[in-house]
Amino acid sequence: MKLAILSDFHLGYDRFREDAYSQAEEALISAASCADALLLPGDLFDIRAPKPEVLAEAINLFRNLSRMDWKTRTVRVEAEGKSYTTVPLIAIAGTHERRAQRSENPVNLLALAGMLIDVSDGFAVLEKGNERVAVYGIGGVSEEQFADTIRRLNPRPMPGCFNVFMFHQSTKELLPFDSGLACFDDLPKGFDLYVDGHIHNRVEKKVHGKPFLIPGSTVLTQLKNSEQEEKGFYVYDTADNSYAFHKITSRRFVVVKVDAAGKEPMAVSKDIREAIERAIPAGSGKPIIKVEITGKLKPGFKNLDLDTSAFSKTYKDRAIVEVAKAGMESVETNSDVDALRKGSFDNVSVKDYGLGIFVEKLKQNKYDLDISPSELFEMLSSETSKDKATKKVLEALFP
Ligand SMILES: [Mn+2]
Repeated sequence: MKLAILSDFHLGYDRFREDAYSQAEEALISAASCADALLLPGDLFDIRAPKPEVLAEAINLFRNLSRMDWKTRTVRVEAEGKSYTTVPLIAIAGTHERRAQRSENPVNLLALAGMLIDVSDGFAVLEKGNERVAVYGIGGVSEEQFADTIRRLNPRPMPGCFNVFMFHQSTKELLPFDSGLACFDDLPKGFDLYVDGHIHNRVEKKVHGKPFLIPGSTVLTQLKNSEQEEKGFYVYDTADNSYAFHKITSRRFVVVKVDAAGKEPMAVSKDIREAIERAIPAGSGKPIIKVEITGKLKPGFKNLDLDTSAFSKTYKDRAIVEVAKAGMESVETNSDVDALRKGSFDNVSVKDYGLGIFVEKLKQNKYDLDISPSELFEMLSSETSKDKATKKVLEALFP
């Protein structure tokens, strides 16, 4: 049986809403044309309670898929909710969708509508001819609960089946500097394939001697350097235990670095413009360009003398530009703090100064949410989106 593994569509993701939809659509159509079953390890939606417009997008995507003439059928389901279809579209809720136990989440709503099967905290058995595949799923939980959840549910492989364990978490092996994560050894033994979501870049490893695959998200959300690779999905063939990555058309994301060491702000601005120009390809769609500035400015200049606030506007027709100054060495001194207190910074952007402090604080607190620090800063500094930003952060922190 050919199992397509697609993850983290983040439908409704505010910043790149159209990308989220069109890239999920391409991945789903392409996967359905070449695989016998689709495995979806969570974060199909960006938030727990999406707007009706976003639910409509998801229904549009899954209605056609669920009506296809699938040769593979789901013959048995034991999970939290009842199942209302036999189509081989098997999903779990991710951390972005997870609600308190026993209340509905948007993945579960698609299952109630009979468009897919939600195997969160349960399993499904798929059948094609005389081959059977069992998929055991654990929906996304907060990291410290994961090892306990495995112990409580005690997932076991099903005799006579090819067994898949599907979940939506980070592990120590993937994020070594993060404490409190479960490790590969905590994952249940005896499965033939381990499928994970949550991490937005592609990962291929081994767990208990078997393949462990993360396809990464189909849309860019975190603007991490590791997200520059092309987006897509895996197809795993149980006949010979081989797998391949299938690329989709996705918006290009480029990280460029500009070294400010020993330079005057004007010279750095010129370098930034040149770096952006080089990163914009001729004739293709608008890329997302993240400019990372490092180094210490020429003595006598401060980081906030380098005003980067205009770049995203200047290039808005040709690229989506984000400038990150967090990697610059700080040259601020006590006299600067005095100056700030007196408000004597003249025309220098206090906002940039604030952004620097904000990013630093987030770093110290191991900030790892899907909203980029500068985007969050923008949202918090605007009266109209302040409440929305606070809500988003609270939802991410207390799933
Ligand atoms: Mn995600």
